Amino acid sequence: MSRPDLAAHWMPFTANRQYKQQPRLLVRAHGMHYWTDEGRQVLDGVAGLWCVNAGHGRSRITTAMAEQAAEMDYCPPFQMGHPKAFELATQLAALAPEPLRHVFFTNSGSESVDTALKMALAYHRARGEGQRTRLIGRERGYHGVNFGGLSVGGMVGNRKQFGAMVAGVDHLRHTHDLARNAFSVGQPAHGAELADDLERLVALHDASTIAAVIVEPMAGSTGVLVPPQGYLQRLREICDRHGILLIFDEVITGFGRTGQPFAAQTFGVTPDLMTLAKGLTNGAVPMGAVVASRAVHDAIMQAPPTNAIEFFHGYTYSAHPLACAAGLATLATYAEDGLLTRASAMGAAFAKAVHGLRDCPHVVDVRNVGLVAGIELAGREGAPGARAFDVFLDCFREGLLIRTTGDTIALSPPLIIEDAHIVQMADTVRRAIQRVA
Ligand code: PXG
Ligand code: PLP
Repeated sequence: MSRPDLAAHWMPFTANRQYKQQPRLLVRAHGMHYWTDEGRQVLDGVAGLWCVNAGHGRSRITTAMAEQAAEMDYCPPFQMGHPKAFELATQLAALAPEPLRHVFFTNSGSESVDTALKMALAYHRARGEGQRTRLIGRERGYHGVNFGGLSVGGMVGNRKQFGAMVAGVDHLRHTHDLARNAFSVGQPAHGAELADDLERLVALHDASTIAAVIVEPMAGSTGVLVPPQGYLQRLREICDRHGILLIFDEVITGFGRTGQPFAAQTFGVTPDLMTLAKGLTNGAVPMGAVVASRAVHDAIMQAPPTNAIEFFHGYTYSAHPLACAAGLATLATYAEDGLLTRASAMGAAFAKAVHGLRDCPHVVDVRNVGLVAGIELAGREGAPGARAFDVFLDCFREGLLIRTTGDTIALSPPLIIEDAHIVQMADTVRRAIQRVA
């Protein structure tokens, strides 16, 4: 297959110059696999980019999209609606834990995060507490790349090029603790007290200035940090004590990744707002959503006169018909195949396989929950991330797609994974780590 000219496409989150020297092109996908332009089969160890939870090329989803495109390509989302938007919102609300019952559609995780932050500000203002404007994120958090999410995010590489960002933001400490928690299976035992960092920020800023705290219930992009036992419960309690909204960014953890439909259910803590994307359409077409509690929704609804717009926010492509059709077909696929709880059924075999890598050279930690794992390597002196990137390249040559962040390898396969794929993934990663010096 002849290769396209690579110069014009400025690739996102990519080492463009390195990539264009040695391009990796994918041209086809089905089930657990991709195929390269050279015809090589590659096992998908990351569900695309944490999004293809039901596996690739699900015909129910692709057919629904094609039919919708032919029937009605586009519907303006402001002051107009179409049936599938309401149907999808109803089904999502039913899947989410009580009292999360109202769904606002976006087109990505980044847009979901900025939407949720704006809802938090609007909620307090509607209740006469408009001075609550401060937003609290967490070190090592990833909340997308728009200015709101970037500001509450805590990954220095994503922040340092972009100036001062949104004002009035502060950060909790992260929960990663190799000294106490290395090689924990599931939730680590130590670190619930790190949630008390919120009390420190309350003491510094006063609760009356704080609108919301946003965290990933399990931090994905920074390298799979599973919440310490009791940590999220404690964060919830402190938020409640001070009237602060709690936002869970479930862009990665949503739709079965941790063993329940949402991490809120896996970890037994319910937020006031939940951000979603990725698995919402099985990655087939961009879509995100924010699911809001009744209290947040009702406060914003009740404030203005009934003929006025309540929330001055929305996107041209909010609730796009194609995305809604894909979302409905995706939820039907998840239900039919029992995928939203399959990570708990497969979790034990997966945990055994990934923790079996602890004796490989350079491995300093293995972390897991449901069907997600992080394998942290010691970085090379003066070259952070280089060792893991070499493992990534080696795995790809050997027919396995993984994801690396810093020196951590992340595995998050489609939830349709079978035992043989788990074995292949672990064996390929093991050989790659052994080969890479
Ligand atoms: N929140 C979280 C928790 C995410 O993981 C976003 C927001 C942003 O979503 P969009 O759709 O705007 O990309 C994400 C996205 C990685 C990686 O290296 C992870 C994401 C994106 C890019 C890379 O693991 N997650
Ligand atoms: N920029 C301009 C000039 C626009 O008119 C719009 C939307 O109408 C936007 C940006 C925002 O685009 P979107 O609604 O797709 O986020």
